Amino acid sequence: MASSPPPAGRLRKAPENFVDASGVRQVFAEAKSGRRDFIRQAFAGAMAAGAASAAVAAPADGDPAILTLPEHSRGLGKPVATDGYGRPSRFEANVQRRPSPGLTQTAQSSVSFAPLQSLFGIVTPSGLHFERHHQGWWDVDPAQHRLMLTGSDAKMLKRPMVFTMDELMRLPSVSRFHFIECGANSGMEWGNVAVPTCQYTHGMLSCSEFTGVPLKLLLDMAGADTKRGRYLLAEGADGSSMTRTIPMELVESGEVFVAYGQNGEMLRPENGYPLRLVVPGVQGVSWVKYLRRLEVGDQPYATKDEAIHYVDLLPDGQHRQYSSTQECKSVITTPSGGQVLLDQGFYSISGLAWSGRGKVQKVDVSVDGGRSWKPARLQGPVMSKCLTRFSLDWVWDGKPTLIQSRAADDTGYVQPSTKQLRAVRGTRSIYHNNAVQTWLVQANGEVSNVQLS
Ligand SMILES: Nc1nc2c(c(=O)[nH]1)N[C@H]1C(S)=C(S)[C@@H](COP(=O)(O)O)O[C@H]1N2
Ligand SMILES: [Mo]
Repeated sequence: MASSPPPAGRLRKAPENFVDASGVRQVFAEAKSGRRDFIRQAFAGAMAAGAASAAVAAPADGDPAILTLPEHSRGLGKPVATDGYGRPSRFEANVQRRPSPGLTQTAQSSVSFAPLQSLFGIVTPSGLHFERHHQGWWDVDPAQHRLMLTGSDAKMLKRPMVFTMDELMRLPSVSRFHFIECGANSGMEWGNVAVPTCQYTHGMLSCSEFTGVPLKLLLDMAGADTKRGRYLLAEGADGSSMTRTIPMELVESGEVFVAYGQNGEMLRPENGYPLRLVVPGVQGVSWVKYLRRLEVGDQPYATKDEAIHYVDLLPDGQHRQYSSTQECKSVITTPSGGQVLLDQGFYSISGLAWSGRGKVQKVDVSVDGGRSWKPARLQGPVMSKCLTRFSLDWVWDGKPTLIQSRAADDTGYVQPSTKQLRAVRGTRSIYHNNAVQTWLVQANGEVSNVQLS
């Protein structure tokens, strides 16, 4: 790699003390030790496979570990089904979704972030799916839960209906992989660098295989007047009265469904058990959890969650409403903020890309602060409105450098730089920040969150 002087422009670094940092320092420490273990294991694996190259240093001589038979190679293991529902290894206890200390006033109206830096592939394990609740979560009894279909006037639906979960689960279902991203993801980073790790910059993002019934089928059963009824109101059963307008054209595309399944089992309570709306490509708030009612209407509903919240404050002081599609975005998850590169040499840069408009077409990675870009490998299958894993081989020369990823989708849209996004959107928004993320790799191997402006 050519030596790369820091690029022109001001470099902003994350403050040492992020919010109330007690929890976060812990994250740093854990991230570091986890990363060291990971690199050691990766190294051992490469040696075993005979894949060691000049870029990888030689192992310490005389390490007896491989010659000593451990207890687990000699004794009898544990019996089956000691735990009727399996759990991760005790060595993975650091891999957790985490709240951001000081971000919200209560733990009910709050968010926990998915540990993107610790995940492989594209699927988020259900127990690590990010959580966003406006008024706490519930474990709702599926036998008591109902879904009601109504119209804003008597002619909107020929047959208003109420479904039990059993009735819904008898209908033909679809299973599809989709990402869900909160509109506020990366929202702390609008004005300046605010948080240290990709768990906090991008962790209001998860991806699952969801299973459920296409909403179009339910509306057909109920005889919806979709000529007049161009909108739907979706309402949740929790105390937050979460209500969102869904344009009928999204429903007619066949993509929207009422889901009860997540990664092969029922939804987790935190994610809306027993029923949630899946609106692929649209910001998380429209994926109404504990879904209890859908109303067909002839105009947008301008509810509190779309008139006051989830609006974009533009530089001229106007608020933009209904900008609900999550635009094309990407982030490098390894190496990322809070991790440490132990030595120069080979690394596989890896990350996630997605677009609310369709498929990821291309991801470019820069290891010189955006001066030059190389196309990353996309791991298939590349699915629409789904996370796509990308990677790029990289040999780090031990010099400080800036690494970035930039995704483009199949509409031709290219993810903007922080500078480009701010030129249009200003710095005072909360929602819909899809700017290119920059990580600074320092000479001592520490990786931190920075912004180029
Ligand atoms: N009923 C209900 N639905 C809801 C919410 C809520 O608080 N109550 N939060 C919304 C928001 S803002 C987001 S980002 C997603 C989060 O989904 P998750 O908790 O499964 O990650 O759910 C949405 N649906
Ligand atoms: Mo959200």
